[in-house]
Amino acid sequence: MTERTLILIKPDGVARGLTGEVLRRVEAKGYRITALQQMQASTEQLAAHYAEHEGKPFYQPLVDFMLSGSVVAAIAEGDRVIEGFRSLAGSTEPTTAAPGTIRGDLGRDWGEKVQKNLVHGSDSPESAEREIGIWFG
Ligand code: IDP
Ligand code: MG
Repeated sequence: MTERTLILIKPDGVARGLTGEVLRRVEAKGYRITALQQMQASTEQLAAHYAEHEGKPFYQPLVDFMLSGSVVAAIAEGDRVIEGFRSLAGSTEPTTAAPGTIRGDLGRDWGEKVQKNLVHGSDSPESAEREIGIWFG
């Protein structure tokens, strides 16, 4: 079976009108988008999605940010898509993310407790299947 990943366009990306630009980059790279929905995240979905970060200083700001507007959830497929999308997204901090990446080209620091960095991408096959269940279950 082809590998799958869960992509979220976070509320900053949706609010800034960058949904198309992010999806364009995913498709231009050659991955297939096999599911797509815009939605308001629930606190339950976010608690499950970000369970690994519970207790960290940015956890509640992160949850509040993710509740602040619509997100777009997508499933992308292709060989090594998990690694490939993380490479397209760039590193966590948009200020220092490499130019050429989504976060590096389109993101910046806004001086807040949470990094608003436009996108989420699963980091392992186990995370991908778990996260796809949360957003498309
Ligand atoms: P990732 O999205 O690059 O995989 P994670 O470490 O999984 O990064 O963190 C999840 C999200 O939490 C990040 O995308 C970012 O929005 C936020 N975040 C992570 N680390 C920090 C931090 O040190 N300060 C503020 N926000 C952070
Ligand atoms: Mg992560």
